[in-house]
Amino acid sequence: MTRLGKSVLTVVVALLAGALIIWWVAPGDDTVDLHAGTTSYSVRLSVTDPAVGTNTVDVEVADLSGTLIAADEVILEPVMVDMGHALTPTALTPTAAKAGQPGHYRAERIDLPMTGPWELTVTIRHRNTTERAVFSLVV
Ligand SMILES: [Cu+2]
Repeated sequence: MTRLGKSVLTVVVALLAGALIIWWVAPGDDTVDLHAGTTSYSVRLSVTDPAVGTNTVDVEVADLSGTLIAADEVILEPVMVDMGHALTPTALTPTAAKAGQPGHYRAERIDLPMTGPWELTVTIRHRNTTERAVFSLVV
């Protein structure tokens, strides 16, 4: 290999190592975005960086044509099926920043006390009907 070839190779290796370190150190934005359907609704659930402890969960509820709906009540209930942990159901609040638009709900303090597979059941009460969508989230 020529001297020029060696120095080019050195620069390339250094750049790759730098890129790897940046990728490794940069804060993760692992937003988990899940979809599920019920008889009448299309439900989207998202959690930014799911972790053991307190999590913020966002839920969007639309009808089957995609129009966001203002439900009477949206409740989230986390269960760790394998271990029989069922946590207290939490009512989500309509998101203030999107108050002009219906269909967006948030719970800022959903506690997931263990790593592993969680089942998040979203109950939607609207016009005297109750429907449930179930999401799987691994923490
Ligand atoms: Cu557990």
